[in-house]
Amino acid sequence: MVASAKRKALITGASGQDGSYLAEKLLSVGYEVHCVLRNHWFETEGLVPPNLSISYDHLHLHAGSLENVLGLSRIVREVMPDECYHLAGYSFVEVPFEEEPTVLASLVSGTHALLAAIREFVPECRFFLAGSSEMIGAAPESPQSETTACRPRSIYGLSKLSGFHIARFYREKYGIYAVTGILYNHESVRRGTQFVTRKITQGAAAIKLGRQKSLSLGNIDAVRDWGYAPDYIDAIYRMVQGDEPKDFVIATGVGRTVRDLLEVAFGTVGINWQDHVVIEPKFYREIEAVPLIGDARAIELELGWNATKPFSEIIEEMVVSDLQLLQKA
Ligand code: F7E
Repeated sequence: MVASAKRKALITGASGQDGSYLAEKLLSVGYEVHCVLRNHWFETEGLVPPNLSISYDHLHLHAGSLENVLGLSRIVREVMPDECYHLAGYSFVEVPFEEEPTVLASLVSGTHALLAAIREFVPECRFFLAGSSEMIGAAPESPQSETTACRPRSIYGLSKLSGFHIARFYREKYGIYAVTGILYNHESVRRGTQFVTRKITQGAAAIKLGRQKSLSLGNIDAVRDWGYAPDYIDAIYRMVQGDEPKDFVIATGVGRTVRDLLEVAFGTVGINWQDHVVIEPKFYREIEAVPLIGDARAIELELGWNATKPFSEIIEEMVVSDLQLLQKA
């Protein structure tokens, strides 16, 4: 009997929260996993992206960036992947004015470069783009679904929406299996500390350990639909294995405020958050008239996906992990 060749996956943004969980998932189901990492990870001998510490020795690494479109194309031609997961890119919603051209150009041309290379060298490759609820932006309704009109309110959202249309165009014009996941906020112990969940879980842990006295935040009445990153990786994987290419909203359908988040995080360490939180205007953002909450019934129905981890457990897990990390530091 001839052993069947391993399926090959190419991941951009592999050192991030989502990319690292995806790499582990694909390795666990027998893929040959290729990752595009920025040049600086190759400049120091032995430097390993912290999120990839578990999977690093099993990965095939390629130096590249969204700005280097010829390099991306070369990587696709070399790897000839069966599946390509495009997760790389700027991930902060607030883009400084001076950085708008870079953010816009890298998200749009990176997506185009990958799809153009797939069309040219490996047209049967399945392509996934990490989209965002920020594509929808000023929503006319809540919750939002795949059919909700998009009115992005940031250059970040606008760039993701452009990527979404490039993927749709390649699907419709060239028959490429290209899909976009409209991802709502998703969190884990690997979340960057600039995002509000991790800022709060790390802050609660530091205050508990006496390393910090207060935590400065912006609008604590802001509402978000927070899910669990590994659950969203499961959704992404299902979208790529589907019978037909379709875009889906990936969300929990439940909106919560930053206050709810504070209650759970500080509750985990037995501290009253009101004694430590300071509101600072510099962290303030506009409140959406209609909050960004996703309706994921389509992916639940068509691909059998479900969010598994409740909000309180996600936040508790993050606080416990931050306590351990700070105790080790
Ligand atoms: O803000 C409020 C802030 O920065 C969440 C990215 O993955 O999800 C993420 O973007 C909420 C906002 O995430 C602070 O006003 C209050 O309403 O954690 P965040 P985000 O901007 O929603 C979307 C779906 C993406 O696609 C993005 O890539 O929390 N908030 N006080 C604060 N936020 C931060 N960061 N810091 C504060 O002090």
